[in-house]
Amino acid sequence: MKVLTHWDTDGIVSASKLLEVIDVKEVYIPKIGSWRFKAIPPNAFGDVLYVLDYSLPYEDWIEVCKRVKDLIYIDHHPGSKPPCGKTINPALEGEAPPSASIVLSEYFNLPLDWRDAVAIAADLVNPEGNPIWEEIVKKEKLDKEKVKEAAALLNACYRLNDYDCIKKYIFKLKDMTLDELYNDSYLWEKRREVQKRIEELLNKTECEKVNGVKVCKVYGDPSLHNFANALWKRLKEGETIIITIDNERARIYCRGGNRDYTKIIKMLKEMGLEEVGGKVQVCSAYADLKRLDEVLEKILVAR
Ligand SMILES: [Mn+2]
Repeated sequence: MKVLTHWDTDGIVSASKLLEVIDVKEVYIPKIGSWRFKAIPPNAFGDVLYVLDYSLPYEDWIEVCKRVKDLIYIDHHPGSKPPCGKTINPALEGEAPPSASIVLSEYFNLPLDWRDAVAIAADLVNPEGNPIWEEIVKKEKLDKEKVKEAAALLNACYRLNDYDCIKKYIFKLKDMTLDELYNDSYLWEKRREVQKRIEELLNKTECEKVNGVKVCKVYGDPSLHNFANALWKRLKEGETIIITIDNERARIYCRGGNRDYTKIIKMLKEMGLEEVGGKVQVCSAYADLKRLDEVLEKILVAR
């Protein structure tokens, strides 16, 4: 059996937990930043495939289904249900679990542990007050600040486009404690590089308020798209949109202000944009630079 998992902390934790219950031949990571069939490494096909914390447009699921013996799709992103295999995704029934690791743990009857707390902290940005998170933290007597920092440490791998780092921790995590992860010098090296990059980007980010929404723009090379949610976390003031712009295209990342972003996601898909995705709490899409103003205006007036 093979596993395809999202490149972020929740994806790492979900795969780490799956390794405890099934015999995995190989773990694959999609091309970072892309939520399409073409982002999947071709070697991921040809066997039974588990897809974790990673959703695709329906037409791309069709292509996946043509190439696998069976598909087990475990996720918490709203989106489309694959036409083959087994789907375990409460978000398709209107629920909003805080992490894919929770969905996976429930399905396989695995106890929730510190790794799930880290996954939730990474996906929610601010996990304080989330009942599942609070329960794990209390039961496992975890230091909340360490949990949040551990989430950022694991996310440092993908921000630097480091696939080996992601895979390394998928296999290591089950034998580690939160303290061991928190004190991991390899990850801290990555994290410091990320922090430096975030500060550099913040220095050249420009924000303005439009219709009560904070809109921030930053220009750079394509690697800056991996920092959209890190910038959001630092710049947020209610509803905040981060736009990262390279030479060809812009990534639009919207979050905050208690909006239901599934409506905006639907609208962005209807506009024919690339890589449209997200959850109730967040939306993301790529647009050709020529269409950026049009897209922004639609998001700002859509209510
Ligand atoms: Mn997730």
